[in-house]
Amino acid sequence: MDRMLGRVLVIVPTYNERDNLPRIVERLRAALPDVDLLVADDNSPDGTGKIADELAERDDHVHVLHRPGKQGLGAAYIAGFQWGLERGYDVLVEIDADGSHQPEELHKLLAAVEGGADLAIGSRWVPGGKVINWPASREFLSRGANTYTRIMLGMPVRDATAGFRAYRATTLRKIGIEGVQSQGYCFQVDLTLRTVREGLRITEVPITFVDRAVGQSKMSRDVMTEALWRISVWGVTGIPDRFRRRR
Ligand SMILES: Nc1nc2c(ncn2[C@@H]2O[C@H](COP(=O)(O)OP(=O)(O)OP(=O)(O)O)[C@@H](O)[C@H]2O)c(=O)[nH]1
Ligand SMILES: [Mg+2]
Repeated sequence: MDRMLGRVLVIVPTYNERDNLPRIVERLRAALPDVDLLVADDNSPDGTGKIADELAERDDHVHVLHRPGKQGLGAAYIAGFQWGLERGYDVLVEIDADGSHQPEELHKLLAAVEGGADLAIGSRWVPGGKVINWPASREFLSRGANTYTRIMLGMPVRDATAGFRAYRATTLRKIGIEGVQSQGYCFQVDLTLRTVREGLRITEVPITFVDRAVGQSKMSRDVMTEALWRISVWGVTGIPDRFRRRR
């Protein structure tokens, strides 16, 4: 990898992604041959973990973190980040396994980090960002969630729920990931807010988001309720902090 960027670890969380995992790994390896991958699998009933092991056996750049059971996306990422920080990676990337985030666009996020971003977000809702194959209801939900988040938290970020990201290791160390309890989308908002509150630099890079074609969504009413609840609490409890920042 680039000398300026250091070592990059791409974390791929999986829960029942047996049909998607080999393809995403292949695309990542082809797009960026020097980076390492860590599959963080929550003991998927469909055998995704075993497929990950087979991929790791064939390729030194692929690693697997087996977790005992489904504990949510947030917990899987925290464990993956800790794995990477312990091993001295300089940049830690988040990407979905289902093909929604295109490995061929990852270089743009890495370029933003190289250009000085402490966190680069692959954004659907900045000029140039696109969403392919989403029903209108899903777009409405995502846009609505982001508008609500921006108003409640006062963050200058258009796509705070986005899950295609590159963090500098220094950012993750500073924001204190051990204390994070958010599970679903709200995990992404939580880390964004922590990054903003530390005064670190966030760059949004336009990406084309492609809706999942294969496998089952983990989006649920619980995920939405958690996000609405936590974001509202952060919004209200964070008002004194926002006031301080403005002055
Ligand atoms: N390890 C782990 N991975 C998870 C968990 N929940 C979701 N994931 C993974 O996180 C990524 C995003 O989840 P998705 O189901 O695609 O969520 P989504 O993009 O909101 O839903 P779709 O629009 O249907 O794709 C995928 O790679 C999932 O396999 C979990 O509890 N544990
Ligand atoms: Mg998805």
